[in-house]
Amino acid sequence: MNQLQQFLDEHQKLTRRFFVRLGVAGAAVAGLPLVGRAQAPRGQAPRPPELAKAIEALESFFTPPAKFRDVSRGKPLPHSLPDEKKREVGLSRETWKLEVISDPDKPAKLGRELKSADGTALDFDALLKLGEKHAVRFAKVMTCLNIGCPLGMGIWEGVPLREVFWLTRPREDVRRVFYYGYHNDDPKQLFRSSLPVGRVLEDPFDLPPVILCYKLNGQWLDSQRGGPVRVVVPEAYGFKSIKWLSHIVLTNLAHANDTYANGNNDVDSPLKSFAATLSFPAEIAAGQPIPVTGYAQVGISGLSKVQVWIAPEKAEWPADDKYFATAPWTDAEILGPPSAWGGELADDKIPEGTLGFDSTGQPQSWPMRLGKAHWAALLPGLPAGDYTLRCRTIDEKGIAQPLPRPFRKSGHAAIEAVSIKVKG
Ligand SMILES: Nc1nc2c(c(=O)[nH]1)N[C@H]1C(S)=C(S)[C@@H](COP(=O)(O)O)O[C@H]1N2
Ligand SMILES: [Mo]
Repeated sequence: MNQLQQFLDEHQKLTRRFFVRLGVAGAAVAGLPLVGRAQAPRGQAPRPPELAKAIEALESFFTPPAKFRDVSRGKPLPHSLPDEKKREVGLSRETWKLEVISDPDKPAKLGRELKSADGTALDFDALLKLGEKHAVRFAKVMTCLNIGCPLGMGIWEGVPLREVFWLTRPREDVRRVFYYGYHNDDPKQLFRSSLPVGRVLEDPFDLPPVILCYKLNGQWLDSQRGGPVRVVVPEAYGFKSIKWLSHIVLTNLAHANDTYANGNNDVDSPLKSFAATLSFPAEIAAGQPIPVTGYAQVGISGLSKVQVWIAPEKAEWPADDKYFATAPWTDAEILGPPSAWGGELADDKIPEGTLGFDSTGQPQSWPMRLGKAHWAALLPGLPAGDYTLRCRTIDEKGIAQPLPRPFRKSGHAAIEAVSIKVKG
């Protein structure tokens, strides 16, 4: 047995024993009453203080609207325009107008169009009126396909796009819906996305509907997040969720015409599951247990486990195992629902009727698909040296990251590796 293999075997045994002692091996914490995340779930040994401290310091589950990362395009950025200008161009709730029209190039046959010119465009009051009957809310992480790390986690509220679609009394030749927002009236700044008409009309499996969103975490959607109204596509990466929405076009075009198709992006790729660290000691003394925390994005394939693995930095790895499938990974603990949700929710309560939560505001399943979950692990101490810590998700089908969809331009799923120096 070579030296590396010996190290790995020993460390794995040690890690197993360690986890068993902590009573956290593979703990999936479903349906538990809300407790502080730093406390161990009921019936399990209390968490060691260094791990409890790291968990206590974790980001809130939901992101305050103003703390979302912003990747808006536009010169000037539409949300930076003075209020006067915003009112003028329809970027205020009082002046917002939505046109819903047939594509002049590939016309869909509609009974009517909603147009500003003849005073039939939809305004904000009319949207809220539809909301009285049809509004939905759901939790979703907003992630840029290209950046990889989530921009924020929110409860998005709005009217299903199909309610507005049906106002045009479509007859035939509708195969796709594309849509765009305010772009400084400059064609070069147009940012467009599109969906098959079927996705607008029906929600596959248990997905929430595609919505015209006007609230985030119970507050009016602010200008920076794309207010007054943006599209939100539950299962998609950020580029499908067009901000400052102004136009919906019904078309007989048979294929995607998203702006994001430029730049080599896979525009039909739903959210992937992946794990990343949030805290770990960059340097630690030999023999000291190593507390690690992180998050997992829960894509359409779900999340059954988060796993971690630490190995000497110089360790060589067989070239035919580029996803480290044969490494001695150990299970981290997926943390249960938090005792406080954060995100500036009023009274820290999940808004009533939010999909995926029961009438008392408890999640109906955990971890929640299309959301984020936090995880933690305490690794046993190591001898002095330079190490690489990796983490990965295992989805509900048992498939380990970055599979089943490893390609970068379909969204980030590469296995994260960070360095930890253990000092003698
Ligand atoms: N109108 C418009 N909508 C847009 C974009 C844009 O540039 N213009 N960027 C998209 C992309 S690529 C992403 S990742 C998300 C980011 O949403 P956020 O800025 O609210 O975090 O918005 C999407 N919607
Ligand atoms: Mo993006």
